Amino acid sequence: MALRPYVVGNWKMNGTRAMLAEARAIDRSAQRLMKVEVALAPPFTLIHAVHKEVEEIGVGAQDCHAQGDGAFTGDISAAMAADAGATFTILGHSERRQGHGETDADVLAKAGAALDAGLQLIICCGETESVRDSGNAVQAVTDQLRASLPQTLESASEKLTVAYEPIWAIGTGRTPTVGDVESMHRAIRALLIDRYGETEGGAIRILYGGSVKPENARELLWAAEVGGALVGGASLTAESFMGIVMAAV
Ligand code: G2H
Repeated sequence: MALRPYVVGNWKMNGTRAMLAEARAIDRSAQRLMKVEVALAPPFTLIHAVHKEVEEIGVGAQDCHAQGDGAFTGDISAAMAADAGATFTILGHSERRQGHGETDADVLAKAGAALDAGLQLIICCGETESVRDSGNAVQAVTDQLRASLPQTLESASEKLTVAYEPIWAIGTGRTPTVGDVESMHRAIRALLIDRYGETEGGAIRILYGGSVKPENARELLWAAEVGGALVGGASLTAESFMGIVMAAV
């Protein structure tokens, strides 16, 4: 059965308790748009508070550590995020891969820890501008994903979402053409079917991320093999985020 389109707001390193009003407003609007699955990934410090404020939307983390408890100063485990109210975590966002040196192997290890803690996964992939210009984007992204995804996963379509985010489109206002998005998503679909089988691999949602806003959401969300969006800057207010969510209906 086809899953609902999935629109996830990634608040990145934005938000104090003053932002809870936006989460509440997003939740209220989402209750009237049940055809779309809506979720927010606030910073760790707000997971519990957002979880307490909302009834309909999902709440998740933006990252987790690859280990369980231990001497890892400043880190947060998947179990801690789950205990705070997270039901999923984003992993392998390019801001983690580039800013924190995370490798595909790190993402894979974190995915194992997140699954052990009962979290669903949103695993990100995407190419740099120079890779896109060299014509090797599809190869680079599928290689990255092949090494970041669990080898086996029961009920993969429920536990895993993939987000394709071309790095050069993140926070820049630039977006790829619909044709480029579709050919990348088709290549990712083929990889998912190869790994998890026709039924599960065919049902996993592949989100597009990178400068999604209300003005461009409709053409991106309705492109072939696009199962939703991972939204950064435009998820910080209920007005712009729900403008994107409504484009998915
Ligand atoms: C891509 C996206 C969400 P933005 O990273 O993570 O951010 O919508 O600000 O480009």
